[in-house]
Amino acid sequence: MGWGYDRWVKVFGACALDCPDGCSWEVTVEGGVAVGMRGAKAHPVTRGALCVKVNRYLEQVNAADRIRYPMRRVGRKGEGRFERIEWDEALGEIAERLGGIVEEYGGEAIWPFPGTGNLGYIQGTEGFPVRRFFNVLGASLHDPTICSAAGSAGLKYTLGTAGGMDPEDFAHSGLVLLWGTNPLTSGHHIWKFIQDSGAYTVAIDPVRSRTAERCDEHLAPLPGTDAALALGLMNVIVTRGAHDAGYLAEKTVGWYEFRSRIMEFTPDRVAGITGLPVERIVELGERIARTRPTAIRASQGIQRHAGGGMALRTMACLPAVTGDWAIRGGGLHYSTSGHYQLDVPSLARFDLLPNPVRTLSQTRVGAGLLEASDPPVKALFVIAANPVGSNPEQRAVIEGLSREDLFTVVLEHFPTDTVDYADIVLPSTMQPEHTDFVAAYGNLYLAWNEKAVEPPGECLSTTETFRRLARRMGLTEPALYESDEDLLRTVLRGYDIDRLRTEGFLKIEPRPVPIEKINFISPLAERAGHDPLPGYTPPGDPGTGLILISAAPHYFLNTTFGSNPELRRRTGESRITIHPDDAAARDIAEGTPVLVANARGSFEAIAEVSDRVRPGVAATTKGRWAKFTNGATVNATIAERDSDFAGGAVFHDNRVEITPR
Ligand SMILES: Nc1nc2c(c(=O)[nH]1)N[C@H]1C(S)=C(S)[C@@H](COP(=O)(O)OP(=O)(O)OC[C@H]3O[C@@H](n4cnc5c(=O)[nH]c(N)nc54)[C@H](O)[C@@H]3O)O[C@H]1N2
Ligand SMILES: Nc1nc2c(c(=O)[nH]1)N[C@H]1C(S)=C(S)[C@@H](COP(=O)(O)OP(=O)(O)OC[C@H]3O[C@@H](n4cnc5c(=O)[nH]c(N)nc54)[C@H](O)[C@@H]3O)O[C@H]1N2
Ligand code: SF4
Ligand SMILES: [Mo]
Repeated sequence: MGWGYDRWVKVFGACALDCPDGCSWEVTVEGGVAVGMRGAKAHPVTRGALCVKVNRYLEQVNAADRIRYPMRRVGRKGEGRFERIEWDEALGEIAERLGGIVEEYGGEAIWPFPGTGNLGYIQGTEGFPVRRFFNVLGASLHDPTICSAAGSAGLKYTLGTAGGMDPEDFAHSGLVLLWGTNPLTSGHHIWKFIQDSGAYTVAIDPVRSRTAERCDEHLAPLPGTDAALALGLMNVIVTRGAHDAGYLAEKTVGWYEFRSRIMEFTPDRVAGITGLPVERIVELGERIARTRPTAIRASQGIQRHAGGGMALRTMACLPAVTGDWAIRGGGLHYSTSGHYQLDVPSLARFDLLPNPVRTLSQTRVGAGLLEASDPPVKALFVIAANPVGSNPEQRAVIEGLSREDLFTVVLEHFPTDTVDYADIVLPSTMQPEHTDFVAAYGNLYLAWNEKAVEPPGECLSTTETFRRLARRMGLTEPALYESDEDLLRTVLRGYDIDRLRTEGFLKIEPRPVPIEKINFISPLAERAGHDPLPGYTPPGDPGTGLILISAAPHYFLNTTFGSNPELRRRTGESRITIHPDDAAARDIAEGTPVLVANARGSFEAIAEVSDRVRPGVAATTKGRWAKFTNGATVNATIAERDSDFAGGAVFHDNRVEITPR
């Protein structure tokens, strides 16, 4: 808890948005109203600063379009017409529909669909205690594949964990590679540590991003070719004898075999694959060879490709070849999630499932809703997600959600594109209105979020919503009625919860990386049907045209904030950046209205002609609401295809034709 003075108090909170930084904040409460919010000064990563989006969080909390009451659809699906109803009526209708569906089709006909809108462990989707409710009903499992699954799987093959370097150690690096990551937009707090190091910085990105602009050097390879580049850089290092023979002998498995793989990727061959000049590859290889330690920041963007899992698996081998994994300030940082030892199984309680059930993939909403049979999906619970805006194959998602026989419940803060397809909408609390904690995936801090104010209208927390629904359905399992306080103590067992609560944040002890040895040869990968050795898997879109990258927007967080007037104004209209050569070949000039299309769908944009993108590549951003952009966003063009590992998504592995409108 914070400290009180007169009529105002400060209360610790934490940002639960899907951002690596997991910021800690203080809410100033006066007379029961949140009047201020600022980044926690004492938090070593937040350092008193939030970001351009969350600086407006209280404006969001009080926004005119915030959903404050339960609602029932009155128009057709997609129309977005609702009437206000009482909680009692809403719960009654949901209980009745669910009961009927379970009886007729079995529990598996229910798809609980938690998204990434809230990463809290109690109210959000990391720990997802409301899975207990769905387990009792025998509902289908939900595989969270949309964001980071492929890269995490790839890193686990090499390192035994996806949790890599402590990002604070970037302050001790000699060379920093910002590889397929745009932290100045997507999680800016690591930047200060990089600046503190004084290291030479190299951005590797097909687009000259905000981050690339600020680096000492920028390499723009073709998308999806990073594993080849990594192998080429290792080739340069090994042929110059700069590999760390001691580390390789002591800490790795399969060096002899992997060395042969590296030798196949000569700089010349890699130049052909990546579209980079051979001298630039050799130069960077030599720079890595002579700079100890070298740190790689790679994040999720780079693995949204057919070979995205393999990319991370292979890139993590580079600091093993140089021995940098053993030096403070060396290695690779992707996500620190693997370092936390939270008792999620006790929260989710899969032991409550009456029998084994099928798993539905988060990225395959179209297939799940339109093709799954035995049983078909008859009820969908969307919780902190916006699949119409966020998922691939937007047209199929909309077609699936339009099914008249599908009962859809959406728990939300705002009237998103997905809300428009709900049968029942339930109003949810926002971060200052419930108690929870986050475990940052871009640093090693747990951050506490104490309830600071009462929610507006009739908003309820996720857990309270499901406690009431369980009661309404007459479910007797005691685990469904545990209090948030009990849930918190369960998942945080082993951590000093009282200290976390009074100090606002707590740094955890990381696990060793690698967990045991670096597995160049991975029996685990082989058993899963993959190449036993790290290698290169090429991009997979069989289409033609430019490769379209739709990365993180600066002023939205995924589709969150997508209706905030000021952030929408700053984001501007839908734009697509095209290289001057590609623009000329298509009769497109700066400002030309264009149609961006492929076999899956199309969306409208305004052309921006710039060498910020390399030839062959186009760039736009994710996060727009379809209802504000003529009914379709970039996600209308993206395939519901799995990447190589763990069913990851392929958002940036997307070929499109661009023509003037
Ligand atoms: N402001 C803001 N912050 C965010 C988000 C947001 O929407 N807005 N989203 C949050 C979420 S959910 C996530 S997962 C993270 C994502 O954040 P990042 O991991 O940074 O991912 P992206 O923005 O998708 O892509 C990062 C960079 O990778 C480049 N890139 C794409 N494909 C390739 C490739 O094949 N090779 C290389 N070398 N580069 C490539 C893109 O051009 C882009 O500049 O950010 C989080 N933070
Ligand atoms: N084209 C393209 N599309 C992408 C990506 C890309 O790179 N390119 N990236 C993908 C990635 S990395 C991700 S993670 C996904 C994200 O996709 P989603 O998981 O759909 O995330 P959001 O779009 O942020 O939508 C989250 C919703 O949750 C709501 N919400 C937030 N907190 C709470 C809460 O506490 N309770 C309730 N009930 N609701 C809450 C917000 O209001 C918001 O509408 O998008 C993916 N989509
Ligand atoms: S979105 Fe990221 S940078 Fe912004 S406040 Fe939340 S955690 Fe911090
Ligand atoms: Mo994400």
